[in-house]
Amino acid sequence: LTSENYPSVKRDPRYKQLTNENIEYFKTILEPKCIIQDDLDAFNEDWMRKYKGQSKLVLKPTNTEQVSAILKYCNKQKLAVVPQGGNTGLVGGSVPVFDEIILSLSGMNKIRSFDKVSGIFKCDAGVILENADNFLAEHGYIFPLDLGAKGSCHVGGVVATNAGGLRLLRYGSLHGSVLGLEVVLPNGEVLNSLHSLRKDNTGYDLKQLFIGSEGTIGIVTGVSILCPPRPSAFNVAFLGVESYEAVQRVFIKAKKELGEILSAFEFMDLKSQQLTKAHIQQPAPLEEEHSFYILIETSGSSKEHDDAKLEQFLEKSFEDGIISDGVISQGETELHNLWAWREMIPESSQANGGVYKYDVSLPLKDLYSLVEATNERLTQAGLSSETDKSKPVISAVGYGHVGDGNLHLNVAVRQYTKEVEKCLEPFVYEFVSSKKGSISAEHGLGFQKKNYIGYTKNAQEIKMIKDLKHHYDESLILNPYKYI
Ligand code: FAD
Ligand code: 2HG
Ligand code: ZN
Repeated sequence: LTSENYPSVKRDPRYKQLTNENIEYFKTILEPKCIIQDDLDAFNEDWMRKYKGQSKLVLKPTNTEQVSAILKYCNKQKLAVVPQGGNTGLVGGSVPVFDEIILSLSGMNKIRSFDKVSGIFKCDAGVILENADNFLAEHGYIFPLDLGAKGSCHVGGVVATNAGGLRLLRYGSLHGSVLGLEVVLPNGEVLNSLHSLRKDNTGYDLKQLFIGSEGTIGIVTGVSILCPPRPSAFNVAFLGVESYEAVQRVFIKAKKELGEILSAFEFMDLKSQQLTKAHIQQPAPLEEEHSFYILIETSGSSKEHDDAKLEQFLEKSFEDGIISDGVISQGETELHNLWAWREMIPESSQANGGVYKYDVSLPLKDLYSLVEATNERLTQAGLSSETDKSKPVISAVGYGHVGDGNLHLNVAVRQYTKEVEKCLEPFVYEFVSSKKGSISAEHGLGFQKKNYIGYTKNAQEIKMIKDLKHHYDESLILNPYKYI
């Protein structure tokens, strides 16, 4: 089997091809409706429509025992498997490359328990993030992670990618809030580590190995996570500033003056907002255009207190001349509308044909220079024009979780071409490495960055990752052709 999508990647002959006998075996484990062999496009193709595999089979187990039985069998039979959550990942990690079996967690969607005193929530891996958060809201709690894909991505999927999202600034990384995991190892063994302890210093913290492992070393089937109380008061301020320098000054000021109520600090450049405006066709929050925009969210337990603090902060920032313009949400609808100007950028940046995405960590002072350098390079190569439709690239735009030092560089294109890809890679990775940044802040490596891990991890670190993979997945059946 060859793949016209990836001519340079060859199917590994050590993996067996699916037979009718295999299907018959799966019928002894799963109900017929959980074995899908037709209309697999939505499972084979990723959210960006950039990566496409050729799987002939999707299995949808409904409990951990079934996942275990499937992996045990696949391990023996040398059948490769790709775990799939909500399929919203952005690095091609959740779809097969060739004919790997897709193991979808979407049938495992039960909430297992919730402790109203401690805030500890346990659920199946396939619970959709928004459903988990809605459940928690009824009890006065909040899921400590929020992101634009919440309506589709799974709790297990965000754990497997160690997603960061919009409120990492407030709630920290999943490495801190996940308390325990239930994981099926590649040989079918179930690792029951679904603990409920905040503090546990008895040897290695095993769950950490799976958080951010991108389905390469085990399938997460259950998650135990500590959830904080849901703030009762939320505010959003949407600001216009004239330089990246000003973005940084507002950030310093916001941390100092908004203190404990600051829950998100996002930035967007003008081009990202122009693309969003063209896509959603709504009037922009601020009448005039600005070089950069900032979205600040505050959340706390007293609306009066938070309003006063935010207003004072904005007044002073205007007086100091750091902010040119701004608007504060009046009510919940407006709050969501303002967030949309940030959350809709990923969709808007690919609406004209496609997008090359780079999700990087950089020292704050260098964060935006990557966008400038990329635009310069694309223009010099004669590949980019906002108006000339014969050029493949429209523009490189920058936005992201500036509070976490995380830039999203999106290169909006009219079509995917090898020429553009060659112009961008390894250029972007070299740039990031030269600033001692990370080539993946939160989306992972997946298939897209499989050859580039060395730009962030050293040879010794890569060897240790490979050793762990080989130890737990001797037959290498789990999510092959990806970053390991
Ligand atoms: P999938 O896409 O299905 O899978 C992702 C990876 O995890 C794959 O390698 C897959 O094999 C593996 N996997 C999935 N489930 C399991 C499991 N149960 N056990 C083992 N492995 C598994 N990411 C951020 O970090 N921050 C953001 O702000 C953010 N915003 C986004 C906004 C949009 C509109 C979109 C489309 C994506 C965004 N993402 C963001 C990307 C992010 O990686 C995913 O949304 C999410 O983490 C993936 O969850 P999923 O359930 O869709 O997993
Ligand atoms: C976000 O922060 C996501 O909106 C997606 O991480 C970023 O699409 C992207 O590049
Ligand atoms: Zn992000």
